[in-house]
Amino acid sequence: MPPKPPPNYVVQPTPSAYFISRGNGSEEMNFGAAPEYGDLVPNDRMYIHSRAAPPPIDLTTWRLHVAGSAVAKPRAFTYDELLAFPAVTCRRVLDCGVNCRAFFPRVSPYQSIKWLPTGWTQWHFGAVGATEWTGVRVKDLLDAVGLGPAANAQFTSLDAVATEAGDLPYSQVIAIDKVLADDTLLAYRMRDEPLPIDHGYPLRAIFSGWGANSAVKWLGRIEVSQEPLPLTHFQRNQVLAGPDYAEPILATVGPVRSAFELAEDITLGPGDRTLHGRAWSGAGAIEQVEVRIDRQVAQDRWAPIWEPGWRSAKLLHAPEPMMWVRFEVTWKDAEPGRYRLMARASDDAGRVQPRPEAMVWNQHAVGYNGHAPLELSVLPQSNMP
Ligand SMILES: Nc1nc2c(c(=O)[nH]1)N[C@H]1C(S)=C(S)[C@@H](COP(=O)(O)O)O[C@H]1N2
Ligand SMILES: [Mo]
Repeated sequence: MPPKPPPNYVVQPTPSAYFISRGNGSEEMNFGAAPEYGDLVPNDRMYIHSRAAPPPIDLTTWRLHVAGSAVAKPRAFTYDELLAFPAVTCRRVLDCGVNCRAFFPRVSPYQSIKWLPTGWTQWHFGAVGATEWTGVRVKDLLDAVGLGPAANAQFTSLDAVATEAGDLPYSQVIAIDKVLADDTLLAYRMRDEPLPIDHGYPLRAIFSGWGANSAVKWLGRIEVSQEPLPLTHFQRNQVLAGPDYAEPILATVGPVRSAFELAEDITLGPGDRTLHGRAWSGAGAIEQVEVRIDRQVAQDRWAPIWEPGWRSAKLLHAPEPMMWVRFEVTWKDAEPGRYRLMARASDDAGRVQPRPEAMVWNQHAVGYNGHAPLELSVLPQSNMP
């Protein structure tokens, strides 16, 4: 008998107006729908990345176990006990560390490593969203269990991910400084509703500004250790590694990224156009966004429509740290042709999106932050569908 196909890892409906599927459990946001959203994405439209089906949860028996060599009084918390801690609310962008992977240069600049593995999720722009979390500070919880000197902590899910090494719960080891940060939360509400099942019900970790791969869903256990625990199976694909890295470094703080509020490969009519987009950073607030539009002049040749190339976009509201900001740019008198749009954002930590060729290559294609092209066509009015 052929092996049973795996179940669908996503429970909620994911209509194509709002989601683009990149494989089982990988539903990216369709940026074509973004103009409908305010600062925050509606809960049922938030992108989803799940490596296994959500585990069955019964709140009456569910517990969060907190233990480890750095914990004097290990304890299992009920859901109601967590609600009794001071509630903290924050607005944050949730951006997968490997968002934009599809734009990462396919061919490495090194002879020894020719190609990127192709089996991994080929995210375009949409493994990202912004929302409001409510939860309990990890620090407050650890105070209640007698935290001693600690190196790091492992956050472990109740799911079971099929791996070469057998079924493993999704898990992340995080340095203690980040674990104890004021905006490191165990979230139980999203936009003031209980966490949706696909987003980690009843509890998930939120490490503000860090790649969303750290944000363990369906949390069941935290182990805090005096001696550093090694990176988990899942984190070994989430490190920056390659000839330019003396040793692998865990990718943590989210890069500067940006995207237009357009579906890919759309067709526009000619004339004046107002384009919108969003830019975000895991290190701080966005400071500036520039846009360029190149017109295709030959098979492999593109020429900027504006001199010298980049033009400043208007930010539509005051940028907040670790949140996205909307930007706007006017395209006067768009003429029929094939075009490529790119945005280049910078943040108040002094980081700017580089040219793709200037990116430091890494073998897991983690942390793409270069300009990424969005192609579209402008048709003569008479040819518009
Ligand atoms: N248990 C569990 N937690 C997880 C994952 C997972 O596969 N299993 N995926 C991680 C990754 S890679 C991302 S990008 C985010 C996605 O969060 P979301 O599905 O709520 O958007 O969850 C993280 N937490
Ligand atoms: Mo992800």
